[in-house]
Amino acid sequence: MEKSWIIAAALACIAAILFGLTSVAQISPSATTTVREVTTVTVTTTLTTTVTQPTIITTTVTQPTTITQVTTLTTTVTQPIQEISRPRFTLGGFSLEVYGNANLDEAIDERDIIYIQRIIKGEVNATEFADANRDGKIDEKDIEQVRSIMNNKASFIWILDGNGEPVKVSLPVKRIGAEYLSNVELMRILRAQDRVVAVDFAPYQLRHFYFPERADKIVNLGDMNKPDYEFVLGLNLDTLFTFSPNVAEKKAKLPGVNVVFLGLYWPDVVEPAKSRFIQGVMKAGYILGEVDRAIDYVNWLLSIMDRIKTRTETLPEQEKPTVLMTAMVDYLRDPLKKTMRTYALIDPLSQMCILAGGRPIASDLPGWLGKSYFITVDPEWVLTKNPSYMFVHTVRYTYGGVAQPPEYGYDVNDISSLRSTWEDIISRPLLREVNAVKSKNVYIIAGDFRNNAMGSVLGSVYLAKILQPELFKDLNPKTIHQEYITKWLGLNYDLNQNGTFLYPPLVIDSEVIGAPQTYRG
Ligand SMILES: [Ca+2]
Ligand SMILES: [Ca+2]
Repeated sequence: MEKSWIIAAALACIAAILFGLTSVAQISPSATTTVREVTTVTVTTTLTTTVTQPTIITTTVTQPTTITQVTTLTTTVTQPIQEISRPRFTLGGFSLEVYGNANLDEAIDERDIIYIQRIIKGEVNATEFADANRDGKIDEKDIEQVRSIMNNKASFIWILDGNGEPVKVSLPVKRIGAEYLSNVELMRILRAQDRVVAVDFAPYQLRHFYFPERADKIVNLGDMNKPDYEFVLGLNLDTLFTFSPNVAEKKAKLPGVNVVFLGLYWPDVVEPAKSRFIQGVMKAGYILGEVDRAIDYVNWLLSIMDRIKTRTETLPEQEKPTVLMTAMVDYLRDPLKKTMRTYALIDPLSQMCILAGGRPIASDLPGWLGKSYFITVDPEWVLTKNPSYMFVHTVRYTYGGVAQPPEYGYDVNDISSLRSTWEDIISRPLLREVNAVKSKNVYIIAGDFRNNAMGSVLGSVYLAKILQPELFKDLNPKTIHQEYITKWLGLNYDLNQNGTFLYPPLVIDSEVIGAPQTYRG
């Protein structure tokens, strides 16, 4: 369209200026025209349009002329910058915390270059992330840095880490240490698994699952909370993706290593725009040079969340069953202890329950909106609230470096450990009269549901199927879990034959969900 139209329009303007002004206002309905009589004037006609997909074409026609006894005429036609072809995600209020994201949207692209140019010209105010090289001023060097980031040629990138602290990451990243399941899985999702040199205790136990290509070459970092720094330094890592937010000691003791806390620990499936987890996935995409893959992955997660949310958010309260979200600690672990754990809104376990169409009984506790992730209660309180469902979060390999029962997960096909733990839980005397226990609506859920690199979306899917089976007849948690393994982790692993994640498993039309197909209740 546009290029020839613009030139024609521009020529029409100039012609109009030279031959009389009557037709100028007709060049475009959106044009603004000012006509004023003066003796000597400068005539400037500027037409700017931007046509993208895939490249930006900018056409500017400028024609200064001095004419006696005519007119000042200013005609400006500006069309909005059109959509740039890269696939993006829509998440109102989300602003990527990577320096170079001058216009504060979800990604770094051509729009940021245009935005920085406008800042330099004084047309718009500077933003924090416009200072792409973080040297305190905004100039051409920031445009160069944005271009380098876009071309995967940058020698460094500045991000805000999961704690909101600015961190300079030297690039490229080639020798990675990764802590805990979510970081390790994210390396596979972003196709960086071949760059992983070492992992800490929990993923090391699962190294044959995570690194079938070269499990024996993966080094054990040990307990992530008490690393042997001399040993870690000897691995010549360039980057350590930490799971714990306490990074000061690691930064001090690992000079020359990018110590990066992505914040994967903090998803938000109720308000995804606030998700530190999604920020972390995107930041890792920029650090690893796999931005498009990160965007595709975030889109996949958001589409699942949307699919669930559109059905549950309009449910009347009375159609949402009451739920105790708890964990395999205290009274459930040891009957001599008379306390139990439930979770505040800030915890992904509470959020997945809400998203899935459940009503956490913790929601009227004083600590519900507090900063502490869990709230300690007693079994009598649970009986008083009398929830219809109970979900018991359990972690087999903790980030503290402990292996504990029940045994479940990608490398466990035998359901007996989960079964005996479940039988133990439902026979606890102080819970015997709770509705969830009486009706056997007690489920042990794999730690993966909360802690893997789906940012609690996997848990939301399984819970939705359990809590709202009528609403989610067409949703198969196993299909989504399998897609995660096959498409995103890139692993050859079949949930029909392997893996235990839920007890009791669901059996729907003879399909077993949460355990191998060989399961017989
Ligand atoms: Ca941007
Ligand atoms: Ca700068």
